[in-house]
Amino acid sequence: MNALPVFLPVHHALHQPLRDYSDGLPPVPHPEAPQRIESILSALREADGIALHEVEALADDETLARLHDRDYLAFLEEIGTLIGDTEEYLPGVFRDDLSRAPLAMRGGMYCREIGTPLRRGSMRAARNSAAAALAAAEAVRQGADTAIALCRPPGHHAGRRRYGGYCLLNNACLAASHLGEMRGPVAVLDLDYHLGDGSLEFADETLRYWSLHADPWLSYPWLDAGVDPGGPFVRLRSLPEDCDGACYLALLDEVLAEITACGCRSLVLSLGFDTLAGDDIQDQAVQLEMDDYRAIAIRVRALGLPAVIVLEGGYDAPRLGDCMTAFLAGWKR
Ligand code: OKP
Ligand code: ZN
Repeated sequence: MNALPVFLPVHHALHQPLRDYSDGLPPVPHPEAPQRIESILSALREADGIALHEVEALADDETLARLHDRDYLAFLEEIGTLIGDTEEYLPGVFRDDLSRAPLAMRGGMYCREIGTPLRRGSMRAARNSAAAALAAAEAVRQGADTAIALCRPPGHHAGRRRYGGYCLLNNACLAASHLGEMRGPVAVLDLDYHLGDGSLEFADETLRYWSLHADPWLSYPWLDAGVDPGGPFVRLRSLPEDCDGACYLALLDEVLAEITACGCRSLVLSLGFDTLAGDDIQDQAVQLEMDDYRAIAIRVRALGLPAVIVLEGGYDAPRLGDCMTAFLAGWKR
């Protein structure tokens, strides 16, 4: 069998948020840390049949503007110039339109929460993470049946002009749009613990979005009461509290049946390991065990679609390597 290409954004550690304020209580050390990638890498270095590609590239504005607004990209780039080497930036006020305010205030129109502090190098890391997702999509365009991007920072909460939830640029949807150019409709399947409210914004007839997630009114991203996050190109399912492997796989099978029926030509899998039992990020418990990732991979692989796998969340850093090993045991079987 051919080696499975894995793309690593080598500059990911330029984004290193210091503290997470997202629960409103005294901040905690930020869980979206470089060690997450280190853990997965050390597992992959011991695995057979993996071809690791180090990605140095930074996705440029031209490419990113396929999804994101130019003023948003310019803000993320320029805010870095105000941030000292040891500092991090959070917006101070939150408004719909701060376009006439000075640079330091403008973050509050692109972000409505305080979980995603920006560092001086955050945009470079985000461009590099996006470039890894695009390189994986390109590998599949060139004929690989699967490619993996170890994206960090993650992307599924990033919208057209919105960052937050540890995400700046929507890696998975960028990969989907690159794949879709050549292959036709793409199914984006999001198995991160959280609803990808950024990815939702990009759903259309060419990019269909499915997600299995913790109830988004009882956990991050804390949707407005009463909003319907759906739409014609979106299919969502919330997990019940304490959902275990059997519970999860039953819902996954429903989702996979819909994907099979959609006529999509390729798949982007937004893969998060924050469904692992005991991951501290969880607001409502989900109880997957390591071996469940093997079962999940077997089922998703059975779709038979060319696939780009993009890393999203998963915060039990020391165990992420084993999660990926379990997933690949199912995928490569
Ligand atoms: C990003 B991704 C829980 C704090 C949650 C925000 C979570 C962002 C998750 N105590 N803060 O989807 O994994
Ligand atoms: Zn998540």
